[in-house]
Amino acid sequence: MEESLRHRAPHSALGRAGVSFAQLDTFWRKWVFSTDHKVIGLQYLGIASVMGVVGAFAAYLMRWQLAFPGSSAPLYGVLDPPPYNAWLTMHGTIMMFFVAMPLLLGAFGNYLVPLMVGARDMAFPRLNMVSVWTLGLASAIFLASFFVEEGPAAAGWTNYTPLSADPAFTGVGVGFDLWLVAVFVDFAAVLMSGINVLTTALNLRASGLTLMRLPLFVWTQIVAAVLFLFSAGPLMGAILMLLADRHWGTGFFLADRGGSPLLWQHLFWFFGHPEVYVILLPALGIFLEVFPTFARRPIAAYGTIVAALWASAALSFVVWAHHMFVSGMSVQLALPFSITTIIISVPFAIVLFALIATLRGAELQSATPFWFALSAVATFLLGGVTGIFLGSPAVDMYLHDTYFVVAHFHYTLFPSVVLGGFAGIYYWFPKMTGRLLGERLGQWHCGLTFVAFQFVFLPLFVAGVAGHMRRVYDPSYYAFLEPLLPLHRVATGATLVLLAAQILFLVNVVWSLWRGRVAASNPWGGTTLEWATTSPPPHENFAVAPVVVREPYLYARAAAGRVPNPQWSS
Ligand code: HEM
Ligand SMILES: [Cu+2]
Repeated sequence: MEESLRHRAPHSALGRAGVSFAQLDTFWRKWVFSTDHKVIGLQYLGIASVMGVVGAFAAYLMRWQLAFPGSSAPLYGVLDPPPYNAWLTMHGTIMMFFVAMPLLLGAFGNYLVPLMVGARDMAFPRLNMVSVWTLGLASAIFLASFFVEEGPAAAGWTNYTPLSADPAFTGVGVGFDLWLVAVFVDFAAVLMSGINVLTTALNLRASGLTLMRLPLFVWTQIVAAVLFLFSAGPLMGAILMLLADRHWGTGFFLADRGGSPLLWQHLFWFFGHPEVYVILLPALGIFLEVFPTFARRPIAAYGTIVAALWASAALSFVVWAHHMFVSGMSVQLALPFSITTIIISVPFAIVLFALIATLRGAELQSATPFWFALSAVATFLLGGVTGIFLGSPAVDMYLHDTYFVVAHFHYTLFPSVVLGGFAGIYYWFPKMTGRLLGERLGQWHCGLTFVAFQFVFLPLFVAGVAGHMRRVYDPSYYAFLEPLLPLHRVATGATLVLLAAQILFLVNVVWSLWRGRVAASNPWGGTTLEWATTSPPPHENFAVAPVVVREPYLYARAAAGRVPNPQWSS
């Protein structure tokens, strides 16, 4: 062991002189017990990536079963009905709570907020370390539920009562308790992280960086943190109440004990709708950074965008019952929720129009981060528009719980988490690693992912309009669904292409870390503070504390085209 380590040491990160205890100790401190926000951001990225593989595998299993019911799925075998429900539940939960939030808030938020505001670290570095560890604990508890008797949770990621309240209904015992505990712990982690983001963005800004000069990505992180702070409580409370119903004889959600099963839906969606914006807003933040950099133009309507972010946040607390139009609620109550839902599309339309307006008269630079951001915006548009249909109770009565809804929310979540996530990774990878990702592989990765995605979910809008209900194990049980089988086959074929395309990304990362072009401080011509320091930035980020002298996203005309007029004074 000693021998082989010594042999490899000169080529490894551990230095030339072999491995001493002191160096191992350094490794441990640097990568495990680190309070550096950049390392913590990368730790979040690691957790999100591992969980993303599990979530994608679940998607593959479901898609296989839907296209070829009852046949043996490669790498798994035949998927039986109870495990189908479990994989469905795990897919949704993992994607929302263990991929989307850790990636968009944990990884990008932690890595970028201190850099973008010109701080040396987060306001509370130790709390930051505790938060990523808490997320690690939550992930471990969550994954452990795959290995307990009766398997993991299986009542859908929404876990409606009474289905979830009584183990007899789903056949799942401990697995669901682990779900409840893991999600509770996960939320605790995100709350700690949010406190850090808020305090850092408000109190540690560089000299001259007024609030209205903040990069829009930082604004989206602030709004998302506030949203989560206000919305997490109801679901955390509901989780404790459900645990009590299952184990300690209470009846909050059980009609036969005097409780209300509908109460769970209210608490879940009072949290759940703001939650989708907690994911969506930071993704918009990424587009809002990427667009001006590659358009070489200031973002259109900065102040209006900031107002729109807050407006959407406020409105997100008064739309939750649009998930419950078919729950037996009165028509008089459905109407105001329908109206708020339609109103809430306005701030998002404003942000999208501002993004499109930014491209007017642009000097477009073709680069992978931009292509990912552009395809995300285009995809998200269709997700947003179909949401307006669902906001009408009359339409929703028919489409509720069909594949139309599944297509709608994937058209909003996929561009936010996957396309938006990749836009961010390609854009900030040079800052994080000091190397640029390859452009040719990157553009193929983007093109294939974008096009394949459309073939996965466009057909499912059609299936939904044709009456195909969601969360079914085997569509071939129903004669009226038989003509829709080709749609499932197209969706599954495209899923295989989509997943295979991710190999291009893996190859690109490995190759670029090893051989990629070395990145300068500001390889894309950005204007915000993260580009003022070296790539990767040193511990404590800036050799000299930066001074901010102007708004972000300004470009000056020069003979060879527009050049960045960065925020900092140099
Ligand atoms: C390759 C990409 C993806 C594919 C092929 C896929 C596929 C699926 C399938 C087949 C379902 C079950 C639909 C049903 O029967 O109701 C589903 C549900 C779901 N997916 Fe995805 N998905 C993908 C990506 C994502 C992403 C990126 C997210 C979120 C960030 C996500 C979140 C969800 C949620 C929340 C559910 C609902 C689960 C439930 O009904 O409890 N998915 N997905
Ligand atoms: Cu909603």
